[in-house]
Parts: sequence; structure tokens; C-alpha cells
Amino acid sequence: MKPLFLPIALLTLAAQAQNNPYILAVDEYVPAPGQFINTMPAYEEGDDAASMAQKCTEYLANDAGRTVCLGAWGGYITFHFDHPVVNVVGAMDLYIKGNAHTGNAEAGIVMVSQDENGNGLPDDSWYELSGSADEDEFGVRYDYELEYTRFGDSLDIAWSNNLGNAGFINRNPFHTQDYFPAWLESPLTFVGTLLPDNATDTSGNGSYWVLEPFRFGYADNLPNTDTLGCSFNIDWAVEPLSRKAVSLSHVDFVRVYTALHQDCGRIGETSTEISGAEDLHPDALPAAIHPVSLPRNEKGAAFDLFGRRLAPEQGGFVVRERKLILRR
Ligand SMILES: [Ca+2]
Ligand SMILES: [Ca+2]
Ligand SMILES: [Ca+2]
Ligand SMILES: [Ca+2]
Repeated sequence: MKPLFLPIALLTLAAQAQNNPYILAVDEYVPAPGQFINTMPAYEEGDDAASMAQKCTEYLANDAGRTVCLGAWGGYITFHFDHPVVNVVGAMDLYIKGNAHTGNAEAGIVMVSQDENGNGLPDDSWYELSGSADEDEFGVRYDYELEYTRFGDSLDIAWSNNLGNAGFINRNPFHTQDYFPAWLESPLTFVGTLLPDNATDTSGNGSYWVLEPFRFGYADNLPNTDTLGCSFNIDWAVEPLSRKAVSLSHVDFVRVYTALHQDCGRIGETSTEISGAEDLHPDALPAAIHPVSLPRNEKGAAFDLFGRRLAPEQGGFVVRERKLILRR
């Protein structure tokens, strides 16, 4: 009976599928203000959130290798692959490229999420990947909140935080466009983790700033040639506020946000850049769909290729005789 063998064929296909290791698409691009905003990528009259995300997709998908700037603290980008990124336990899972070089580490925090409600959108619980500052540094803030306000054309962008401080993202002569993301409304508010400042004015007169890297666990923190230093382990996932570890078999969405809030004089605000990402083991199978750990047989139940049960109208493939698979 042919249908009995169909699931086996499909599972085999799934195991042999050539998943694309690179970013498939950008879901959201919500940068904070900064000197490279509206230029990396370029805003054009009529652009909106969707068209800006599409431009980011063109910059980053399939290892295109162009660079997207996230602006000052809090600015973020969210992307996904053509498959869930499996958490291979004890191994790095993701490699994320930025444009860091010696003395110019602009650490961004990496967040991960599962599409819990199955709607294909990144509107579910988010977790942070805990980096080395959680172990090494005093003064990491996990409840930082920052609001940016645009007061008019060609003006510095004002900010105020939940510690009672205020200041400006200052304009400079090298970048003459508006610094507030033109397709977003002012004020713009972000919440998240604030890393301790990493910049030092080594000249003493503001002419030479050195931004020291953190040890591990941040995007745009170490040069792309430092493969390990640019790699991330889903095992590091924590609840953003409590910092309690969370066990995730896979993730469907990845987000990176600028985690430093500092102004470095003539080189301006610190902003994380992203120039690509790669699943380090694109053909790994989530534990949930490995035949030996499939849920118990239930005749007629439909599952997607990632072991998630589907509503009947969603299609997918039907596992009619799970016992058959288990025997093999
Ligand atoms: Ca892992
Ligand atoms: Ca950078
Ligand atoms: Ca969702
Ligand atoms: Ca930057």
C-alpha cells in the first residue's frame, strides 16, 4: 500500500534536503537613529517598513554580503532562514558577520525566537543569547529603556532613558542626511540590555577612540575572520530579564540589536552592523523529527517537517503509521 511508505520517503527527503545555510529574508528592520541611518540601506521617498526590510533582505540574503547599520542603542534587525536553526547541543549553531575590526568592536546582542503560534511572523517570545559580559562585567543593565525624539529636519536626535538621563545623537559633517529613520514615527522607544561602555579616548583629545571587544557572545564584536568569536550557541538562550536559562531545540527567528549606548566624539555614536548570517549545520534535524524520538503514534495526525502538529487545513504530510517508521 503506497501511502504507508510515503511518510518514510518524505522523512528521507527531509533528511537529505539541502537547506540554504544563509539568511532567506529580513522580517523587520527597526534601527535607532544614527549617522548611517537612511543610507545603509538607503531610504527613498515612499519607502515604508516593508520596503526597508526588503532592501535589507537584498543586502543580506543568500550571503550577499552588504552591510546594514542598526544605529544607536536598541536598533534591531530580525531575520530567518529557509528552515529552523537546530540547536545542536554543545555546538555553536549560528555564525553572524558584522564589520568589526581591531579597536572597533560595536557589540550587538543576539536574540532568538520560536514561531510558537505558527503564523510565520516574529511575534512570539524572545530570548537573549547570554554573552561574556554576563560573566565578566559589572554594570550590565537588563532593564534599559531609551526613547529617541526627532525635533525637526537636520537637528541632533534627542534621547532620554529610564535612569533619568538625556542627551543627543549628534550630527557630524561627514553624514548630512537626517539621522532619524525616515519611515518610522518619533518618538521611538527601545527596551533591552545595556552593555557597559567599551570605548576609550586613548589620545586624550578625542582624536583616537579604541572600542575593545567583549570576550564572546556578541555580533559585530570580533572580526569576521574570527569564526569562533562570531559564532553563537542557542544553548546560551536566557530570559531577557531574569537571565534564567531556556532550553530551545531550534529557533525560527534571529534578531540582533545594538547593545552599547555611547558617543565617541568625532566618530559618533556606537552602532552595530550586520553583513550576513549562516546556520552552521543547516541539515541537522531537530530532535523532534528524528524518527526514534517522534511523539507516540496517533493515526491520522499531520505534522510538518519540523515535527509540529498541523491543523487539518494546513496540509503538510500525514504520518499514518508511525510504528512502521519506528521499526526501521
Ligand atoms: Ca548549540
Ligand atoms: Ca561595526
Ligand atoms: Ca509567530
Ligand atoms: Ca557602526
